[in-house]
Amino acid sequence: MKIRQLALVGGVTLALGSQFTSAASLDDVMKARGLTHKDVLAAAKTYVPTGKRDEYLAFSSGGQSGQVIVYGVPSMRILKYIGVFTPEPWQGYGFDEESKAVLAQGNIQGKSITYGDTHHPAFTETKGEYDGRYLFINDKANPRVAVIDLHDFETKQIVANPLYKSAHGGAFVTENSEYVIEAAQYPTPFENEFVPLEEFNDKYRGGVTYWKFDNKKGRIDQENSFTVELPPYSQDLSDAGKGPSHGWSFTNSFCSERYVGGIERGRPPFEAGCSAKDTDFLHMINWQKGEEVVKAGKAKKINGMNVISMETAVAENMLYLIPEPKSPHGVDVTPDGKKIIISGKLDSHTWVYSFDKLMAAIKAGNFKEKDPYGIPILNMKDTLHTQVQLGLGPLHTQMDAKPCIAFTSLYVDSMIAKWDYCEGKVLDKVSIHYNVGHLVSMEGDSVSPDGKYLISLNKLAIDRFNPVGPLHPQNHQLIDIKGDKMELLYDMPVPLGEPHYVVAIKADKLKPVIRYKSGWNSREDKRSPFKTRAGREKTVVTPGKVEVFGTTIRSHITPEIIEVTEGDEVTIHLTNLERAQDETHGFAMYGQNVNLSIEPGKTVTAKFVADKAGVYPYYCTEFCSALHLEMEGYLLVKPKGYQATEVKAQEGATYTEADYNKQVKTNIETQAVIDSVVGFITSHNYQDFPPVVALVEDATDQLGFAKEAKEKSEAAAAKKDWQNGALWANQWWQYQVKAADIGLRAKTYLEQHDAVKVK
Ligand code: CUK
Ligand code: CUA
Repeated sequence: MKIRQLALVGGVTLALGSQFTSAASLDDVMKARGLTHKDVLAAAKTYVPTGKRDEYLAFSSGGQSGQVIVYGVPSMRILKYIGVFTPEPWQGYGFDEESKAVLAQGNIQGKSITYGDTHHPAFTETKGEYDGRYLFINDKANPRVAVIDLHDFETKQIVANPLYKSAHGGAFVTENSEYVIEAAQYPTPFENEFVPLEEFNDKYRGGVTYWKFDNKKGRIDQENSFTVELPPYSQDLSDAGKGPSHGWSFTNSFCSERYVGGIERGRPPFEAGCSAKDTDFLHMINWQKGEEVVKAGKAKKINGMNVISMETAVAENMLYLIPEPKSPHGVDVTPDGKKIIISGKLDSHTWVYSFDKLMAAIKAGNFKEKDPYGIPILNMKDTLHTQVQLGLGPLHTQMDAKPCIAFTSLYVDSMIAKWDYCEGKVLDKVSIHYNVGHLVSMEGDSVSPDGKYLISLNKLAIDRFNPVGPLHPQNHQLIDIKGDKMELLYDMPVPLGEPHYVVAIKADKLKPVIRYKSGWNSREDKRSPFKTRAGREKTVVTPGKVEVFGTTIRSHITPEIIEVTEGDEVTIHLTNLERAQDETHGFAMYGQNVNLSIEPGKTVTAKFVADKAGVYPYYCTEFCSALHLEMEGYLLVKPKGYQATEVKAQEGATYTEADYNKQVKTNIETQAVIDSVVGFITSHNYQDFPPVVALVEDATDQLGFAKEAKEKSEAAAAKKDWQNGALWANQWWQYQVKAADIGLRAKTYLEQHDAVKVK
């Protein structure tokens, strides 16, 4: 019984298989818990057994948290919060210098902003299909767009819009991720200066920004991005054309009345002045033309951004307005790119425009009139395909896998309508809880939606969950849309901000890495100049500065003692030497706001000024191994001019020759066990299993370290230095235990994955 033996010798604890089997039958459980057959069926449709995975991954806006929430569908299990516009301590985001640099890109006019109001995530697309490479998300309050790399689920870039002071209609991508669309919301002057509201019509402006995405670099290229100047109508949501409408984008608006409010001055409030007219405007922009206009040098630069003026846009025939139902909200292009669906919050209809008709009207020059800024307005009747009465407060629309089938949220009715936008008829409705905003179907924004599930992203939860105080979680409700009738399956509380939109992708399209190449700066995606290899750790002292090049590996941080002088600027670079899956080390230090997450292979940097003399312990924050608590060290900040008096380190225990011999005996026994595990692994086809190959590499490393420690212990013993001999013998054993631990994980993996014997 080799494993038992190892458990005894190595102190490695093994979990015993549970003998427990429940005596209760399904009927008993249903009775005891008061579940109906429908409940049980719903549970069975969402349940993902242990070890199994979800079919889809949903990426949800984290609302005011400025983060992105990742969860599985249909299980609705939360997998990750990705730090985007705000610090996220677990990931060390906003604590290490590398990620601080990303966050600083999002400063607004020099000010650091520590929240976000994230609304719409969007995946990169290739020919209109989600390709699983990158995710974008916008911040409405401080107009910014972030780029998240899906190869490691980290935020790589933030761009701040230099013109807008609020932006809602982003992030939406064009068919091949040529551009990421971001539309302004509340009109403001483009320049960063005071302009009185009295000059609203003349000096305040809206716009749509097309952020150029460099698909090779995986970054937004600000130099080649541009903005189309628009009237001060509050632009709202946007969508990019696809297929026949590729090259165009659509942005709706509200408050085309251009009302400026002033409730405290005795004027009617915004809500009255902004919903007085029966219609607002859908803006239709030919961005492909815009790209040519910029290349031809016809754009002007404002705050470093290429801006196409309204005058130029009209002259170049790239900008049109179409009346749409008052106070509209969602605009969604159908998967075939032929229709544009718009819902007006204050109109019970959802309106379907035909792209062919829009183009025909433009070609025929069928303009009703021009708006006060000279932009041609098309006749609504010439461009409408149909309008359908769906219910009260229609907002957003998602598409099914079946052609012509869509789902639209009814905010006021607290329902979702399933309908046919070709025929213009309602097919089904389901109640949700409560007040749905967006909704998402699987791959619902792509040219080939999968349908299958719909998630209703409800604004209010009211009575759905155990009460947790006046601020309720929001409620994401999972709905089965595979059949003719929609079936509600599951309620998931979302406890982060007001998440507006979610996008969901087939899980097998994502291929995230499990470790970085060694010494990797993950934020810049390149080898860090501070990469440190095992045995090459060093501390460089220059006047006023101490720079540490350190490493982490189970279960120690090198260095373990850092000495600096009061007032020194301290820089600590740490490289995680681990290659094994999930072996992240953390690094937290007392009183310096230092908190790092160092995933396998990563190199990160902490920087601070040690401005007060004292003792500052540091340690690893991830329970990474049996001796995790011993993964510790001290930063000693000495007063200026300090002279040491005690020269020899005080030790709490002394060791004899007998201690040394006892440890060596244990080590020899442990080695026998390791050899048997190694024998098992190498006699199987372990090379066919990449996770095992990684574990074997790691174990080999640990055994290499064990060998070095063994040599040190033997050298000390030869000099009858039993103190160091015994301590190094113990360290030799520590490495053995880690190698054994890794070896056992590899062996278990092989057993569970039916590896075959090759020798
Ligand atoms: S918005 Cu919140 S429900 Cu920002 Cu797309 Cu409509
Ligand atoms: Cu590394 Cu705990």
